[in-house]
Amino acid sequence: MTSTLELGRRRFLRSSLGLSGALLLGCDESTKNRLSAAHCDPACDGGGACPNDVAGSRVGTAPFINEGDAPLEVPYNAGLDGRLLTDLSRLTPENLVTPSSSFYIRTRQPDRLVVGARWPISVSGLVEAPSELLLDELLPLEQSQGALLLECSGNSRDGHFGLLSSAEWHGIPLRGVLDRLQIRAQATRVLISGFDDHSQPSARSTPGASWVFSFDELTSTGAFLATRLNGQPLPADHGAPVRLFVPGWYGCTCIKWVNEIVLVDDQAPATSQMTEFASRTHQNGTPALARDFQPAQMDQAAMPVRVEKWSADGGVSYRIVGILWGGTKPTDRLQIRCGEGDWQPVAVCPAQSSNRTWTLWSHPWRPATPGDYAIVLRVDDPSVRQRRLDSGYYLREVRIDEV
Ligand SMILES: Nc1nc2c(c(=O)[nH]1)N[C@H]1C(S)=C(S)[C@@H](COP(=O)(O)O)O[C@H]1N2
Ligand SMILES: [Mo]
Repeated sequence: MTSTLELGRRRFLRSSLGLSGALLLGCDESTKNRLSAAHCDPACDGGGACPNDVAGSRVGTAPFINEGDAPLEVPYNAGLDGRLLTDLSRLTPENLVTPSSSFYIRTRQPDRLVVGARWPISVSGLVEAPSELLLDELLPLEQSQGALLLECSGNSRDGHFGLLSSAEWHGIPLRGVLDRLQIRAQATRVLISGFDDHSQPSARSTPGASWVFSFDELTSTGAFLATRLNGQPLPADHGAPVRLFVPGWYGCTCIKWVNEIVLVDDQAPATSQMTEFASRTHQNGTPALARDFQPAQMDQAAMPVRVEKWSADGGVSYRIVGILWGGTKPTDRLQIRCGEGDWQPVAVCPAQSSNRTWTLWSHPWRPATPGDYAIVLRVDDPSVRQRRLDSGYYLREVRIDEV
């Protein structure tokens, strides 16, 4: 367990130290003494938009503190308590797709699940006649969905915020699936459920995985039944052979091992999954009816993922690298605050062109004294909803040993 983790770390360290000596100067057109493009971040090519961050050579990483000791990049525990935390510190502009083996896991494949040669999805409720859809018959509708981010609404500092990943998905648009059904006029919503029967009970999670969506929520988000992750058939722990994906919504709505679709109306009660995740998806209390749930959208969010330590003639300096994700409209008005310092603008690079996946930002930093610093971010735009940034949810503390 630890050895794989350490191996991953060592590999990362080696590749990042390979950068040492390469000045990060030169990406800005305005720099007088411009270095060759080879020294630029590939993401800057053509755009010239990446800032002059830090000069010198990379000598290490300042650690985040008070985040527990959960391992990264290895699956642990079973069933509903099974987890894998993605190591976000490895992200670079060239490497923004999480490999499938590093994609976060929240709930491992149920031990009672039997995946046969055929995967039927039962259809009932307000339809002309109950029926079964076979996954095989839906596969011709499969489409590439591009890079999409998934975050667990319970993503937390205790787990280094590692319940967050982004990868390439393929799937069958829900709209196409619904078109095949003879839906009665009274139906207003769709209950989507997945297999969730584990022999080991969980102290912390409620079994049963289903969520109720309005037709509009399913079509406007482009929700799909995911069949592939990074071009390969869905891994067992990610819901094989088929799971729901709702772009822009928290992971708790993205039901794995989907085996049931029920057409319902506005009287449909909230499911146990909706009740369990009501506060984590920022609901107003715990509504009894599904129709009173707000869309479980991820607000605009940002956090640091790595604090690099650099050494140059002038001494030691730091470069904070982070991610920007969530929200519904791209922004470039990110600001950072380190400790008691002032809010400062942050360069987002590559620029955020879509809210479907994450992008990176970086910020040069010279702390005045050694010590522990809290790093927080905000978007300087009152029209951008950012409840988790407002509440300090993604605050991370870093320990600086030398300045
Ligand atoms: N059947 C089932 N689906 C589920 C869950 C579950 O426990 N059982 N967990 C949900 C939660 S809380 C999250 S965050 C995502 C995680 O998907 P992943 O493990 O593929 O990253 O799956 C969702 N789908
Ligand atoms: Mo989750």
